[in-house]
Amino acid sequence: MRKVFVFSVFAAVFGLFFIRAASAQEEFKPSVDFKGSWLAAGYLDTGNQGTYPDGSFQAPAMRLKTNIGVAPDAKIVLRMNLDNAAFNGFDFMMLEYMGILGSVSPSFKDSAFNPNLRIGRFKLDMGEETIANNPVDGALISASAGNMTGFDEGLMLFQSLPKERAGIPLKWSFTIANGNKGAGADNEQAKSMLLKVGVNPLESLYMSMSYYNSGDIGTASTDITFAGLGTGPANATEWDRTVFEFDVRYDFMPGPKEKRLEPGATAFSDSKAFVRLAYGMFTDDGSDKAAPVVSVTDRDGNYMYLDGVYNATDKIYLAARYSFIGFDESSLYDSLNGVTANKYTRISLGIGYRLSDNVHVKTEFTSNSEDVPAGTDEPENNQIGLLFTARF
Ligand SMILES: [Ca+2]
Ligand SMILES: [Ca+2]
Ligand SMILES: [Ca+2]
Repeated sequence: MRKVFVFSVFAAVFGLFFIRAASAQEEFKPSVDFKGSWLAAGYLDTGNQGTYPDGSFQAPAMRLKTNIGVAPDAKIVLRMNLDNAAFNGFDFMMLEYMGILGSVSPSFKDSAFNPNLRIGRFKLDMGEETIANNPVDGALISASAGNMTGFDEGLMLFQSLPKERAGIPLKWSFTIANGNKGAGADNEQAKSMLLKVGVNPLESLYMSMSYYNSGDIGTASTDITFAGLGTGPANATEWDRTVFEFDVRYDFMPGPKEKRLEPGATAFSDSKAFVRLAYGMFTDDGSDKAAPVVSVTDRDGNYMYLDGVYNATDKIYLAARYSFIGFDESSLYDSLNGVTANKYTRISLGIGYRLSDNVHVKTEFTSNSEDVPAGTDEPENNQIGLLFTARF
């Protein structure tokens, strides 16, 4: 009897939803645009062991994003990764529905719980750097040493609440996703969980906390990486990754365009200046469950960055960042940004010039220092670059 009741309620709710969706569709004309696409192209040169030892013209970063409006509050988002002029797959392939419960019943419309929905493949809402960890959105060409980032298939709910609702402006996001690398089927039943909460307690102050756990991913790699590292600890037949990050940002003379609760791309900030501090801790917890059982060394470590942007004029911006990532245990070495190291430290200094709102030219010098195993030489991999960037 109870089952019938529950089913009837579901049927009623979804029946209402589909009737509303159907009636909305009759009036709605689908739209297509490419907003949020971008390109970076220019010249990059590194030391002998870096990526561009001979100095080269490159088109290192390109995304073509297609937004297809399918209802007043819903769109399909497809984004192609075309870095280095190759097709590297879709990093976004999702349906985004704003205020989904408001479409079920108008009484949810302005309620404290009326989240937006993303379903499909999308970027994980982990930390703050991920908003602009590319040469176009970032005031700097390089990301931080830690560069915590990832895309996965899953479901994300998120909502921003004004001061009147939550006491202070507050936003949250909750994501449940497969966890394993790539867009294929999940390899283990366990799902990854990601929770982020951000607050804007003072006009110029923004803080957020993010917590991620991949769940067991067997012998697969994670879809979230730090310093490009997504493989499990050596010899692990099951493992999971946990990351906790705290972020704080302070803006000086904030401009009218950017919402302080939702700070955007750093190259496009309309504040006079801002500084950010991020600190994160990670644990890669592995074990060997297949005979012959060998011991597995877990990877514990931390990362941080301190960066800032100063808009000297409307046209010119200066940017700087200090960042590192490293393992707690001094005897532990693994691949950090492609170098076998215990700790990786990066300092970046850059200048950008806005040719127009959407077209910038930027130059940057980045120094990379690694703590490498005894007997090996630290690679010469400092980088200098000049890139034109365009967003549309
Ligand atoms: Ca995946
Ligand atoms: Ca899984
Ligand atoms: Ca180096």
